[in-house]
Amino acid sequence: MSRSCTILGAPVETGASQPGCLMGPASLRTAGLLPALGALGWDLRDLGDLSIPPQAPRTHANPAIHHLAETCAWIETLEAAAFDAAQGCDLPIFMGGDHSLSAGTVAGMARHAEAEGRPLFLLWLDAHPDLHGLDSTESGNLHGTPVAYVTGQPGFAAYPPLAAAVAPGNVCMMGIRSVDPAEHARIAELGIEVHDMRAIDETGVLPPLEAFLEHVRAANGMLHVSLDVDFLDPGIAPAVGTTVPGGATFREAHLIMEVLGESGLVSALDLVELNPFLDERGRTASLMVELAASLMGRRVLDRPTRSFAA
Ligand code: 4U7
Ligand code: MN
Ligand code: MN
Ligand code: MN
Repeated sequence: MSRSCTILGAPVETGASQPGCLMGPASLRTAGLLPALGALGWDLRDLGDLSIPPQAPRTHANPAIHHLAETCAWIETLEAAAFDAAQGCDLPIFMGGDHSLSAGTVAGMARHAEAEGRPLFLLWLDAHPDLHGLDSTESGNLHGTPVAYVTGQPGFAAYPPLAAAVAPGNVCMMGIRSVDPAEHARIAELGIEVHDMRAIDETGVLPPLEAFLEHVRAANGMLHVSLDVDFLDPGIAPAVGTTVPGGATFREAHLIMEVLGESGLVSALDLVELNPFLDERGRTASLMVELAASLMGRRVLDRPTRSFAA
């Protein structure tokens, strides 16, 4: 029986510093996400793009914060949509939109996992840890806050209440290379597993990824994968507002996706931060589609499923 996948567009751009992520879902569709996954035998259901009604502005004690009302509306809408999508299929894909959308999708998946009596794990593929609270963000761009929110950190009274949190010990980050001081302190305090680019240079992506997947498997966990375009090196993925040099290579990224797919553990995928206004002839959108296809089972040759270290 073929596995089922629900595709949902979340044209959110109010969390980012510059406009353009609004066009992310359209660009991923144009790059052929649906036919690529359909060709891999997935039973696909496309729910189209979500929207929120116009919002009255909301202020916050931190005057730097932008678009609080829109962000909260998106979180509520996406939390419910992710919960519903997860009930109805094996693997929902959320097409962004900026990374503030993951505050909603991961929260909805955490509620779903809790209802199933299983822990939710989170693999955060990003140049940034996105660990700001509403009090600590200096840019005020709320795409820098989702991991702090979904792990239940304090200072989110202005966001919708969280039904179920992700344990900080269940979060693994890879690709990190831009960390603000407040985020640095939080990583140390929470003991979040962070494999920065320096660590990846030294070990490659496979040992830390396999160790994390073994942990997920041993806990009978569900795994939410959140892929920020800026995880990738800007030389191969220019379509993002927050480029940081020295990101993951084409092969590192595909290897991660292939191993994730072979693990059979992935329960949800976010494709976020694609800003088509900054793209070069669609190459970043096409790369994101190819990476999704690698996770969803596309292979060059058949080979035995990888065994994971005990
Ligand atoms: B993204 C930043 F200061 N930390 O808070 C901030 F470096 O979803 C960047 O990972 C946030 O792209 C990046 O504005 C959010 C900055
Ligand atoms: Mn991010
Ligand atoms: Mn980022
Ligand atoms: Mn970004």
